[in-house]
Amino acid sequence: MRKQIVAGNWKMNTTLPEGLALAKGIDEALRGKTVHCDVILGTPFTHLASVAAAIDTTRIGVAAENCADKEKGAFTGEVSAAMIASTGARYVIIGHSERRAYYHETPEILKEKVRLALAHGLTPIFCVGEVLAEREAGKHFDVVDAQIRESLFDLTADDFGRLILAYEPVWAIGTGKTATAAQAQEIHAHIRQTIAAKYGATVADATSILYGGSCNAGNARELFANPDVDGGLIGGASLEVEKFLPIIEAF
Ligand code: 3PY
Repeated sequence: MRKQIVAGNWKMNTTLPEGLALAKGIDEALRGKTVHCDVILGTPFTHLASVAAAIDTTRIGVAAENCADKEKGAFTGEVSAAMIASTGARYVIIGHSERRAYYHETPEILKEKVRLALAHGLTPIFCVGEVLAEREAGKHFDVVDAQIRESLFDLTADDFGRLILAYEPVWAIGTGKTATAAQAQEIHAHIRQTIAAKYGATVADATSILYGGSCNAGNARELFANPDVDGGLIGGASLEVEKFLPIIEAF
């Protein structure tokens, strides 16, 4: 069976002491509890090593929110996949809509980031999703298909099998709007079919597809109850222990 996953995406929030307190709070709250999903904390680069050292990483994974599209060298300010892996982080979020929109990350750049992340043993959490105008024009299926095809379909089946996907409708990010459970199920099932058509049903059935975009304690249970929604990539609600825990417990 594929993994069920709840992953936080802290974005550019928390100072190091605040982030450490949050990570330790989640770690303590989960200690001794039976948890029915994998838990991942996506933190700013500056926090990765300290968070990984402060929590039990056999129970909680740590993710970076981005990585460079270059192996190493004269790229001032960039952080490579190898550097991320050396902190103890095991995951990296790639292709979040904020990176695509604000930092002009193209499908080619994202493809290279995925390649480098895999080469350094990291699990990419690859994000796809349409903007409101695309959904209103009925183009959402084509948009996510193109995002997957252009950045991921050069991978071997083995490498594709190492990915986590996240569907995040851009119109639901930071807006308080959420896709309905039915809308999420419909497009997750479509994404799984797209994967199956390329890599076969075994790979598609084993791929975890998370829902992201204003997922919170109030809607997580209904979203996660869908057969093709394998968990969530959580923005704002991952920044407080009391808001994040009920999402983990929604499984
Ligand atoms: C959100 O929930 O707003 C996100 O962008 C999660 O990645």
